[in-house]
Amino acid sequence: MIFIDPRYVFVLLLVMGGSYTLLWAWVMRSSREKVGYDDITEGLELLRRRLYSVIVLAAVVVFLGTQVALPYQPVRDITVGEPVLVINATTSQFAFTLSNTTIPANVPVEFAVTSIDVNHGFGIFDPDGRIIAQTQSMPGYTNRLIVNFTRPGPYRIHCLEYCGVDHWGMEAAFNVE
Ligand SMILES: [Cu+2]
Repeated sequence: MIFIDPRYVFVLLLVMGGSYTLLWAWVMRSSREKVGYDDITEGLELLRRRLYSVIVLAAVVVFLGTQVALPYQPVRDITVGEPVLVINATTSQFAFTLSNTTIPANVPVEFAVTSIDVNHGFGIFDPDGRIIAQTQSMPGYTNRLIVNFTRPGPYRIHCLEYCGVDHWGMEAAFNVE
């Protein structure tokens, strides 16, 4: 599992915000003199059309390139491994019902997640309170979430989709041993 330290995200956003501010400062400075519209658009028009082609091409390549990964579940089966244990997880307003609350470490396990009423979120949080996996819990459909817990300890599940007045308190716990 890869975690990105929130501090790096903060620095990244700061750099992006700073660059954007500098860009606008430059635009404001360079727009003091009045320039004819045609003088600006002449060269830019060609650049614009070329950039557009590059973006369209990139979008097509990304689209086609990611098609091989669909549907995503078999990809998870391959990368995480065939699950050795299936845990039935049923959600309802405002609780999670798990068939197992003790889960073995270092083997792929599958959460078969479904709902008996409305849509809920199913987010798994590690002993440090960081989210490590999540899926949607939907009525009439079972989502398969395969996870390999490499770290023993107490884990928590929180609902991640507003589902009613007691959504805030909708949680459950299990142990990885
Ligand atoms: Cu909820």
